[in-house]
Amino acid sequence: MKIVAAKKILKANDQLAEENRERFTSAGIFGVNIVGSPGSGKTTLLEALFVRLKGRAKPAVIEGDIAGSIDAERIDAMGIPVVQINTEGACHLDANMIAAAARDLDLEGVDLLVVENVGNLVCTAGFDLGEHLRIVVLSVPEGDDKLAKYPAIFQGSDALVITKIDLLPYIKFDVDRVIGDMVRLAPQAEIFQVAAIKGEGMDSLAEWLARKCHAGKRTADNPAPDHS
Ligand SMILES: Nc1nc2c(ncn2[C@@H]2O[C@H](COP(=O)(O)OP(=O)(O)OP(=O)(O)O)[C@@H](O)[C@H]2O)c(=O)[nH]1
Ligand SMILES: [Mg+2]
Repeated sequence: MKIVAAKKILKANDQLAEENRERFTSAGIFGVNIVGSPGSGKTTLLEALFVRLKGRAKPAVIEGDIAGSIDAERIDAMGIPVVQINTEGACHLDANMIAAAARDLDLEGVDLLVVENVGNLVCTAGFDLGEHLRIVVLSVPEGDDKLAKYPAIFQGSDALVITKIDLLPYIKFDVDRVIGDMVRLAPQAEIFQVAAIKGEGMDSLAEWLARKCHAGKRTADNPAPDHS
């Protein structure tokens, strides 16, 4: 019987992720990995972002789900190139899947490649995909204790987007607690508060992402994010 240590798998993933990042960087593509719980509002956030990024960035999307193509159909309906990965049970995407999916995408003219990871706050934390930026989404109904309970995913992220703030009047959720926890876990991270459907906070998030994307394109040697 052969036993493969998890450490070895992660090392191989890191190597592939680095290759992805180099490929994207040299093609002038800025890679973003969106992580968060199932139903936190990741796809809705992307839909709201793409409307606002029209004319400022040309996006393509890789959707990660255990089964089905519901999210890819939503992105396709916006006329944005998209590939759906079905992990068939795996709780996260890895760099190998991204390399394969990117080959299936028409990336001509694309300068922003957004990956919507499988909804999960645990497994996704350990796998660098080769992105330049990782955004973690936390929705108000999930509760304000998630950073304390699942620190790794927040620690390794470059931005926290608190979504569904339109529900704050109805749900016990201490925004200050979440901000305080994020500042402790990832002092350099940006923090946004949005209601993706109603649009509150979306313009400043889109503005920030457009700036990051253009700065990333200018810098041929983006440093790898620290996801340790
Ligand atoms: N009230 C409110 N509901 C929202 C908001 N954003 C998303 N939703 C709702 O939350 C539910 C889940 O949204 P999705 O965008 O599909 O969530 P997701 O994170 O992509 O889900 P998975 O891909 O399955 O992990 C849907 O019913 C959305 O309409 C928001 O800002 N406010
Ligand atoms: Mg989704």
